[in-house]
Amino acid sequence: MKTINEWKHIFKLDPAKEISDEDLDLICESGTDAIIVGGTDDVTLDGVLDLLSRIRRSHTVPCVLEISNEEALTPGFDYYFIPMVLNSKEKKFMMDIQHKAIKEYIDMMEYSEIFFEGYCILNEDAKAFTHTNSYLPDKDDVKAYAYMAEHVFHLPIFYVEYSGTYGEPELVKEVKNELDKTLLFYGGGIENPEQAKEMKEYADVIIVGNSIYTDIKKALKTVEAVKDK
Ligand code: 1GP
Repeated sequence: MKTINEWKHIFKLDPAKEISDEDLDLICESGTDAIIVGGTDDVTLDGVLDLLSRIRRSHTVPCVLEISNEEALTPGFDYYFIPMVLNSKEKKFMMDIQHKAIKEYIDMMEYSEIFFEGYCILNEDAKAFTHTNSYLPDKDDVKAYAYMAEHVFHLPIFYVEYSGTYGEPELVKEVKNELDKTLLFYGGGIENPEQAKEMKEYADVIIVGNSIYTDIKKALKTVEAVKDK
């Protein structure tokens, strides 16, 4: 199995959205490096377990649970990603939720499976932006967050999140220049191979979410597009 440092492409499935068995099979067998199960609204334990069991039934692709609420937490995933929203105006979304979860689950936690992500949410219209009471940082702010993710918090992942809209490649490029050890994840609005290639030029890993549900044929082509990048 590839380590996270070798990943290039991830599909993110939202447990609150419907996906047919046929489409799920195509996503799992696409050659993507991993599937993240995660979303902002209406993430329930039932929804998470349903996706996990359907993926596990016939596929070996690594499965990640990106934890958005404690109620939907379950064992059985290969990895757990825990977002810390760096540009939230509330400490709660940066530290307190995570602190509470660690206090409660510390005995069950296998640290090699858990990755904290320094999130920077850059689309004001994204549900996650409103939900986490974030502010819109400028380019220098984002670069400073990237610096902090790597040099202050030593986080394994810095996630540039444009969820729902395609972001600025130039900003992603400049952020990449700030990072050496911390991996750069980019997600938001990738709908076709050209966009996937453009963002993969700078990001270590690209994440494709919504287009799975709007145009799966094009979404599937994003995997091949970044293979040799
Ligand atoms: C969402 O970054 C991911 O958390 C992917 O974004 O849904 O816009 O592809 P999209």
